[in-house]
Amino acid sequence: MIHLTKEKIIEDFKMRLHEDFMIQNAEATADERFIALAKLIKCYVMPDWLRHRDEIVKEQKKTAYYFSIEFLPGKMLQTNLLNLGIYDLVQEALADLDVDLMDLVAAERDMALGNGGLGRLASCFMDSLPTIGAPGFGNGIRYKYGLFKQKIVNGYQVELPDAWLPSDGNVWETKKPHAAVDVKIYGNVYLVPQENGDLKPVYENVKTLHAVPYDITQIGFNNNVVNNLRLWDVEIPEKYELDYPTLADRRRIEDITSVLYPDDATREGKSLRLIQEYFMVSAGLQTIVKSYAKMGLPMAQIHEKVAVHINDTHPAMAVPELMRILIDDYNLEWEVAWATTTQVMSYTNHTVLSEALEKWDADLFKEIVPRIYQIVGEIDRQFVKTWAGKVEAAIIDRTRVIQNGQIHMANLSIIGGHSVNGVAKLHTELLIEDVLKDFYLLYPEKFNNKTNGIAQRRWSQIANPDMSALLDKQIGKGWRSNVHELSKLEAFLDDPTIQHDFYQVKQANKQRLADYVKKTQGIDLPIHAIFDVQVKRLHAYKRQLLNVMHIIKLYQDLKDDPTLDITPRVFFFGAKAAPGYHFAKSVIKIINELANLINHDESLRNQLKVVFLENYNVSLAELIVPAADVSEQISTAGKEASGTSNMKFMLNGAITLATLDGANIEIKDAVGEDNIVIFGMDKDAVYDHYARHDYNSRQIYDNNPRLKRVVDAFTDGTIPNTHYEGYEIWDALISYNDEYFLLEDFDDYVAKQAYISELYKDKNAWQAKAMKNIANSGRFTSDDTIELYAREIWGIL
Ligand code: 8GP
Repeated sequence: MIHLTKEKIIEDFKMRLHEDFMIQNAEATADERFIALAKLIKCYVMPDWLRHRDEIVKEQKKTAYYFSIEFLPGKMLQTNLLNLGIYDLVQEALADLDVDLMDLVAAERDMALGNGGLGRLASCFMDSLPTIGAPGFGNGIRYKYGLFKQKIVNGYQVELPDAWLPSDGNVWETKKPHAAVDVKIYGNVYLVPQENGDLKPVYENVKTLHAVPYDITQIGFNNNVVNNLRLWDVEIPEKYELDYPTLADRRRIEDITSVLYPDDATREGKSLRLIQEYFMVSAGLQTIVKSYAKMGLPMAQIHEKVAVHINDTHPAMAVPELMRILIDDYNLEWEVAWATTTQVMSYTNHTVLSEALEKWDADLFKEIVPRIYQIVGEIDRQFVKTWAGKVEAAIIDRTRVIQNGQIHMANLSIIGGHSVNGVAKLHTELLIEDVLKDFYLLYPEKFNNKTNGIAQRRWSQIANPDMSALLDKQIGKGWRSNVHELSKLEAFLDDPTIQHDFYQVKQANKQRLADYVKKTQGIDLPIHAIFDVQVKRLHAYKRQLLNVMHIIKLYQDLKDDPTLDITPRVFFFGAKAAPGYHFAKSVIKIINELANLINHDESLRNQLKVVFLENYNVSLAELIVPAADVSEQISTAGKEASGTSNMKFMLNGAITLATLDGANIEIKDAVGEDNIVIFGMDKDAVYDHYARHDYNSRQIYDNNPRLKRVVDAFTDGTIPNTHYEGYEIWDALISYNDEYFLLEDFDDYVAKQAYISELYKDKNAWQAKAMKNIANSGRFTSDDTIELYAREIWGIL
């Protein structure tokens, strides 16, 4: 990057304010200053970005493209400054102008392009790819409203459009109209024989969408490497205006890039999702193939220069779309196109829940992407032909792409690619042994594990500056660029002075969070209490409800004996429920009403507080994670693919309270059994119940009076204003046999929570464990994870 001094930054910053806003610094608002600084950063990185792109083109470097329906970058200002190595310099320059960098940070809005772990992982990878110097670009959708903005009204989740995108665009992006491409949907396709006997598709009555890319630079850490995240927006091409004569027609098109995961309860909603997926995939692939074609190399060898990653099943149409381009536009034979396509494509599975593995009705598919439907049909025929007679027919029936009038997107991704990976050791084992075992029989060589990781710079240096400063003092600054150096902290685990220093940092972070809660909800929180946190998507398998049941138990204990002293606790929840997920929304209502009940009950003497943090997102996570004492990772064993908040909490010195699920197991291996608190059934115990069909929640309920009293609290009026929600939950637990085994795990969970309460009383012992976690968190850096993808899956390093 160009050499910068404080003086130059000051001069450039003032100039930007003049040029863009016709304003002097003293009069500028935080928004204006933020925009001016962000534009300046874009200017500073441009030479690196252009050089890196030219280098890739000139040296014909193999490049990976990470296709994902979600990205969850959060704010970018601090990360960009940090990665450019100018954080302190800019902070000082602004200070000279009487400007606090943090005011500019506050002015930035989170890019609302994602939902949960899947999207956040994609963004961690976007940070790590340039950091390891790998040519790896993102490809996604520029949603105008993203998921939704969560408001809590009378305890209920209300979903509002998240208008995160300013009308004049996102300051980090650059619109590239010259790189727009057309995407065709609907209509009819006929295969017409050509003179040479080949069949060529002829389209009729199609609708043409104009896909316009917006590029966002992704800056590597201190290495002058800049990659790109390309987000596609839809426009109506002037040439085809007549196809969209009414305002309603135009709105339907604009909807394609309006929201993430449109409600799929209706056929219209389903169509919209399918169009989104094809839109992103087709626009991305057309561009990629075009730039490969410019190299002048044979199309049949595109896999030598291009890797396309299918992040979860949403981009699975990449397989037939690449086939379409190669066959229809570049005249490759089916076999040749198939051989290269399967080497280009790779797929990550992020969930074992069968309802989350996408399936599309063939009718809908055929209506919206008729040519892709034909190609998928051929992929299916070829697959059946290849395996017929070689394996049992039943296996073919279970693995083919088209089954009972539905297109199975996971099957398409597996058959159409060369690699399938899970995201934690246990998860990959479960894919192999259970969820995808038929595929493992057919293609054992495709399966591999890539345990998730996190962009640790954001989750330590940015989110937790006080801890970072303390680490600098104790172990030197090397950990900032090589996070494995955190292990140097091992030498100080038993040093009471240092333990105390870490304790103080944690308390200060807890105070910051407490201040936020006071400001936003008016609740006073005692920071000497244990801050016990569960933040993640709201889902039955993640068992927020088990956490709630423990809180009810504590509440009942304190009501029974008003003189009882427990170690004070504040329970934090942050979670969005999918708009159509009734049960999850009921849990949110229960949490809020329980919070209301507890927080206003003076007889509890401030020993118990419950906080539901509205609109959980990346920025809020940066406030919450450094303040946590306890990290709740309590999913039913075998259900959480990996989890990544568990890694963020660990890095920030929280003690994990966990089932042996997902990456919790690898955290346990890293810190040792004494430095994590494990409870409940393991995956084998859960699977034994499945095999024996012997789980009986009613029996547990009937035989455990303590537990029965907790469960009955959902319906006996203990929690006000939750009549229907309470019955719904009671039914799920008792009438419907407690699908996620909360009742079976309850006693052990309560016992381990009691153990945590005892442990917290010994501050030194607690801090030693917390520091042990920090010291061993280096292994969960996404820099390492992505390096394995780059080497072992994509072959780009
Ligand atoms: C999540 C998994 O639930 C989590 O365990 C894992 O750490 C993360 O992916 C990254 O691998 N999955 C999702 O976020 C997910 O399936 N989202 C659905 C809406 C598509």
